[in-house]
Amino acid sequence: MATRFNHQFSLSLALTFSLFFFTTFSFTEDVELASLLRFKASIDDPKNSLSRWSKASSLHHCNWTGITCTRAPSLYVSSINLQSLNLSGEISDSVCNLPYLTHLDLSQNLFNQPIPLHLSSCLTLETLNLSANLIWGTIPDQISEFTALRVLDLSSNHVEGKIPEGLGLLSNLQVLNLGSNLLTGLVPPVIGKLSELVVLDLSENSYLVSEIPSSIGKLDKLEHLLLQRSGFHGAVPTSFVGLTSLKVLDLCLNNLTGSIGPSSLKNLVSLDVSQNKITGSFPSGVCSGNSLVSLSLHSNLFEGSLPNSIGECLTLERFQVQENGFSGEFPVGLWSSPKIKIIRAGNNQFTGHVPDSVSLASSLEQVEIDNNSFTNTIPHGLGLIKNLYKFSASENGFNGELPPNFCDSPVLSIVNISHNTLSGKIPEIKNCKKLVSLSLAGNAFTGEIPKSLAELHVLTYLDLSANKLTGSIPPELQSLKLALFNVSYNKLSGEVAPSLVSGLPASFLQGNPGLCGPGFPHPCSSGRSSFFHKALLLLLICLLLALAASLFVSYRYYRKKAQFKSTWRSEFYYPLRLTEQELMKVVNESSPSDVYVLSLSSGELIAVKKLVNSRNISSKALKAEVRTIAKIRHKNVIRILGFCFTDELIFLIYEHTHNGSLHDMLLSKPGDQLQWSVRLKIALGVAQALAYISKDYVPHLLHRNLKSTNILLDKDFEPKISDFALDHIVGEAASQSYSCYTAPENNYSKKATEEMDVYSFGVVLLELVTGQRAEEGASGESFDIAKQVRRKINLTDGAEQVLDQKILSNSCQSDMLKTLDIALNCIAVAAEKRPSLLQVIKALQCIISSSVAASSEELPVSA
Ligand SMILES: *[C@@H]1O[C@H](CO)[C@@H](O)[C@H](O)[C@H]1NC(C)=O
Ligand SMILES: *[C@@H]1O[C@H](CO)[C@@H](O)[C@H](O)[C@H]1NC(C)=O
Ligand SMILES: *[C@@H]1O[C@H](CO)[C@@H](O)[C@H](O)[C@H]1NC(C)=O
Ligand SMILES: *[C@@H]1O[C@H](CO)[C@@H](O)[C@H](O)[C@H]1NC(C)=O
Ligand SMILES: *[C@@H]1O[C@H](CO)[C@@H](O)[C@H](O)[C@H]1NC(C)=O
Ligand SMILES: *[C@@H]1O[C@H](CO)[C@@H](O)[C@H](O)[C@H]1NC(C)=O
Ligand SMILES: *[C@@H]1O[C@H](CO)[C@@H](O)[C@H](O)[C@H]1NC(C)=O
Ligand SMILES: *[C@@H]1O[C@H](CO)[C@@H](O)[C@H](O)[C@H]1NC(C)=O
Ligand SMILES: *[C@@H]1O[C@H](CO)[C@@H](O)[C@H](O)[C@H]1NC(C)=O
Ligand SMILES: *[C@@H]1O[C@H](CO)[C@@H](O)[C@H](O)[C@H]1NC(C)=O
Ligand SMILES: CC(=O)N[C@H]1CO[C@H](CO)[C@@H](O)[C@@H]1O
Repeated sequence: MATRFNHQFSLSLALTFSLFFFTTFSFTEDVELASLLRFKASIDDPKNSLSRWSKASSLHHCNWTGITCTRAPSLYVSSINLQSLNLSGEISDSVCNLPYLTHLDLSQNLFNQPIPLHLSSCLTLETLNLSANLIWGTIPDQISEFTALRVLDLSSNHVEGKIPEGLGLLSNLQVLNLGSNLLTGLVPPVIGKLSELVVLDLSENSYLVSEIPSSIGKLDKLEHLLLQRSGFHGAVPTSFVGLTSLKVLDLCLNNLTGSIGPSSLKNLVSLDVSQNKITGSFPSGVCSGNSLVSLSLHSNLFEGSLPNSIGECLTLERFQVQENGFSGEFPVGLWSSPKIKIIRAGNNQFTGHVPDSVSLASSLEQVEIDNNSFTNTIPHGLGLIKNLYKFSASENGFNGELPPNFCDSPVLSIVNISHNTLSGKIPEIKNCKKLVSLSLAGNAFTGEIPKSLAELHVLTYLDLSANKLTGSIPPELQSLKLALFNVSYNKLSGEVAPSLVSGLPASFLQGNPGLCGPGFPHPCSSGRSSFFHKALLLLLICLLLALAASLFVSYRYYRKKAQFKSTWRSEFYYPLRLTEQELMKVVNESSPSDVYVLSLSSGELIAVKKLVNSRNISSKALKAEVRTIAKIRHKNVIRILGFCFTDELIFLIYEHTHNGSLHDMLLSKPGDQLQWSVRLKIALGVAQALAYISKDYVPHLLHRNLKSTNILLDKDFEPKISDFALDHIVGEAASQSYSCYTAPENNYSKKATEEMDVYSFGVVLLELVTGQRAEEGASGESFDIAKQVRRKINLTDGAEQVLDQKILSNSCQSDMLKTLDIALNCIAVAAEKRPSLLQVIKALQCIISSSVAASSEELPVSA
């Protein structure tokens, strides 16, 4: 365009001028282009996201990926925004040659380096966002050289060390986010000099063990103060009064004491100080600006009564004050607050009642007011709330009859009004088709158990115990899949349907002298029906015998056995008898991450692992996959005894081992600690098992989820690995889980490799050497053993520091150090630097044989 411009004018002055314009323009343009290309050259870009960044590209560089230009004074790069592109490599300061660059966002990438201090030569840079990378090292005092910065976001990295005084010199800073890092030490008072600060986030720095400096009260522009989940202790400073602009205050999960002063927090939108040790009275004035949406004071030591004014806070959605020492009348206005969704006030000493006007709280979803002194009746208005999902008000003084509509909310799932003084009949319950749990225990209900309960198809927990119910147990209830059915201590009578009795602990029915039939002290009154029942029973016994016989006959590997009449299907490779009730117990009590130990009625113990059947494959294919891993026979691999499954769940049944998991043993009492020789044996056994499944066994399998909870110990402390190769059963996606056992490359490499198992094994070795659990520090806080050990060794220059002092002795120290060395090799960040499993086995065998040799040499000498 400039060239065309040249031809149109012949006046030399104009020519000279336009030439001058042309050259300066293209000069800066060239500089910008070259700077960007140099910036790119130092970056690893695995997805080729910066393919447009090229000289050959027909695009102007302002149109390159992530670049924004300003139009004043002419076209210049003002912003580079390259978030979430999986970039790594070096962040080069060549961008500082871009004269108008104000904004650099490289968040959510994989940059693995110290804080790029050289960017302080970018004199115009106002925003630097390096959040969610792998930035490590300390924040140097020279951070003060970033004089123009307004926004500094280093959150979710591995930044460690102290917060430097130099930070106080960044007087233009409006946003400072250092959350989710590994900062330590005290927060320096200079933080109070950042007078422009609007957002301050030091949350989730569990090693930041500090008081909140009182200078923070000078930050009168501060709107967001986020200090949750760190190590703050001491009193909440009274200077908080100065935080007049504060909208969001989060101090939860620290160790703070003192009280929250009144009036200072009048414009708050969200206040969370839960799980501290804060005392004093309710922070009055907290909604005086009528802006409060969420209030959480739970699990503190608050006392006194709530001001009635909180009931007039029209913006409030979440109100959580449970587990404190509050008393007095609960503000009645809260119950009809127009936007309220959650009211949690359990475990206090509130009095008061739930008014009928609760029907006006049309957004109300959850009410938990257990263990207080509420009285009066359960109001009719409650049943009119369309969104109510949980109503839990046990252990109060509610009385009178239940309103007939009390279960009319269509999404109601959990009702617990046990241990009150309610009376009258239990109304017919039909409309709450989502009801899962109903507890009416410990009241004075009379009349019969309503048959309509049988129409609530998802009801699994029904506790009607300790009332004055009469009549018989409706046989219709057999159609429910009840996991808990407690009708003990009523005045029930008559015959109990067999399927309701079988498998249920007798204690669920006890205290009803009138109940009769098989399993009860009294037979039911004789007559033709009794003959009929006997015949039926005989038939049933025959059927059972036939079933048992067929079970016995089919005890052979890979024989299919459909044992349950419902949707449960199963296949056993070992003679097992498992009732549906036993399975329901597992359904309801086990968690997906743990192996659940189940005691069978035969007295046998088995271990059950619950998996979600998320992969849509036929049962034939599923059986083939489970067989693949069940066929493995190795002394260090757990045996799979069979499995049961529905369309939703899979239960893998493992043999039970006697001494729990390695994870459990790591926390044994000092006297019961596993000695070093035992630990070495465990390490070797695990390595051999891993090598067996991945090298010798066909098909080759990778473990993919090795951790100390999955290493089970038998009575001789022989290790047995479990939970392996689950990707074969639940599919790739569902088997993925991330923990500090997971190799770093797992984040970006799709293909599972032996190196990843070696990494996990290295973490287990660290646990054995240090006696520490991998993800849980000595006092239960979360923890990353690999990081901690590397850091400790780096800092102290002494590997001895990390060895388990509980078992350390002169004789085993050198072996422990050698093993530590193997562990550190196994957890090398670069996968190709890790040893193979066979190398690991050789190295461990070498340590074991040399220590055996050493001890046998010592003996004759001392003799
Ligand atoms: C960027 O591309 C748009 C259309 O794709 C075009 O209109 C614009 O002129 C280009 N910008 C520059 C500086 O080349
Ligand atoms: C930094 O980037 C992250 C992720 O891209 C974003 O969530 C965050 O809001 C940014 N920080 C600031 C202060 O804008
Ligand atoms: C709180 O302080 C107690 C000792 O007073 C300590 O045991 C605990 O670990 C601290 N908790 C946190 C989250 O810092
Ligand atoms: C009920 O609340 C009191 C304090 O008000 C507490 O001491 C008690 O442990 C609570 N009971 C239960 C079962 O949580
Ligand atoms: C109902 O409340 C009682 C008493 O607080 C408690 O013991 C019981 O576990 C609760 N039931 C359910 C299903 O939550
Ligand atoms: C059944 O109810 C009775 C009486 O309330 C109680 O003692 C017993 O513990 C309950 N059983 C279970 C398993 O909840
Ligand atoms: C019991 O298990 C069933 C699954 O069949 C589940 O829907 C229900 O929520 C469980 N009940 C309790 C009280 O955990
Ligand atoms: C599961 O697979 C069957 C065929 O194999 C298909 O008809 C069905 O839609 C699939 N269901 C889901 C939820 O993917
Ligand atoms: C980055 O890598 C991860 C892991 O390989 C992948 O899941 C993600 O999609 C990648 N992100 C982008 C933007 O390509
Ligand atoms: C320990 O020091 C080495 C080199 O001295 C370094 O590469 C490594 O990142 C450091 N590790 C930690 C956790 O600080
Ligand atoms: C420490 C520990 O739990 N040891 C047990 C291992 O298992 C055997 C056999 O069950 C027990 O006798 C030990 O007490």
